[in-house]
Amino acid sequence: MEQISDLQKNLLNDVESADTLEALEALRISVLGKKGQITGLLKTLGSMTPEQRKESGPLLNQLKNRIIDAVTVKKDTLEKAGLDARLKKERVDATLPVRPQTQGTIHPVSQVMDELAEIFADLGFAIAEGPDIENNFHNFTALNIPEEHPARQMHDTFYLAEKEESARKVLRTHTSPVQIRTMINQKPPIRIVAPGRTYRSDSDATHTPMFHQVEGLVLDRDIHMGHLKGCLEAFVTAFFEIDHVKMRFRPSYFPFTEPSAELDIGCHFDGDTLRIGEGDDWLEILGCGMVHPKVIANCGIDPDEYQGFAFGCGIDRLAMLKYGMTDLRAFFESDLRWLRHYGFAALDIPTLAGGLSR
Ligand code: 2U9
Repeated sequence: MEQISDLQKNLLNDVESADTLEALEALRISVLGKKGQITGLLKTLGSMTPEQRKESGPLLNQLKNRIIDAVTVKKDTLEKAGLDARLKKERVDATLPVRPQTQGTIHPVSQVMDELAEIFADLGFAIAEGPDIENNFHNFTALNIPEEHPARQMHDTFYLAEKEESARKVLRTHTSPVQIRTMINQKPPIRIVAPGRTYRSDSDATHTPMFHQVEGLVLDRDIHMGHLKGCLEAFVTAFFEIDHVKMRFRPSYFPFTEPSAELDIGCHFDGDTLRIGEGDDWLEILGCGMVHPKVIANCGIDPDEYQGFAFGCGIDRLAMLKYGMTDLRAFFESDLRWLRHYGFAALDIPTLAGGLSR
């Protein structure tokens, strides 16, 4: 009786002194395991007399249960202490500012391409695309550009090396070949815009070997200059986000349109800021005209039945006018400072690059 009480006191002290889960587990095994101290005492019951067993049995079982309870409580305490220590050590300070994430930006050319696509889609135009590498027929001949025309010269056009002179390919100098391909493959009415990369052998502050153009084409019955003017007025006011715009057609010449014109819009300088839409100055925005009958015929369409208008403008130039860049070459230098300054936030909206499928 005395011994068991002393043993219980000592074991309870040992449990209390265990300061890790591992030490407590080792103690538990040494006391309650197969070869444990209490397990050994319980085994002696078998060799006792009935009277001895009657007295010792309950005492030993009470001792075992007391120690099991003490170990359970101590284990919970140690586990809680361990968790508290981890929570304290691994605490996340949610009030800390987030780590700066390097965010990309939408390039101004992509931004303007998307703006143009949306404006012309609202006007009922489809977006047409075509190859950057073209042949002479689609890039020149079908557009009524004669063999000896300077545009065909090497100093203006990038030619790809080919064995056969006649099979030589070019990097398209405009997106007009896309309209040609559409006129060959689709019966009128046609209403398309063709945005895309174009290439010319040129380089200065306002010309780069690769630049971006958008051209538009409407082909239907009874199309006239009034339709062209109305379409361009809707485009210019939407693109420059102005309610009305002062416009004029200035006579010009292109082999693929007759009559041909340059479109000028009114503008004025407010200090260093260019104000577009009103003013005594004029700003050339694009070239346009009625599609030349020969071009219509070259695509297998009867020019007496169908007429059309077309226009073309530089997307990079539109971006410079609208968003204030001064050097076209900077568009293509991938200078992060420039891209971050002039770039646009990527929004979760349909884009040309994303295939417009949302
Ligand atoms: C077809 C018939 C006619 C497209 C046109 C222009 C006038 C024009 C330039 C403006 C600045 C190209 O980016 S730029 O260098 N373009 O001035 N483009 S009419 O006329 C077409 C196109 C396709 C079948």
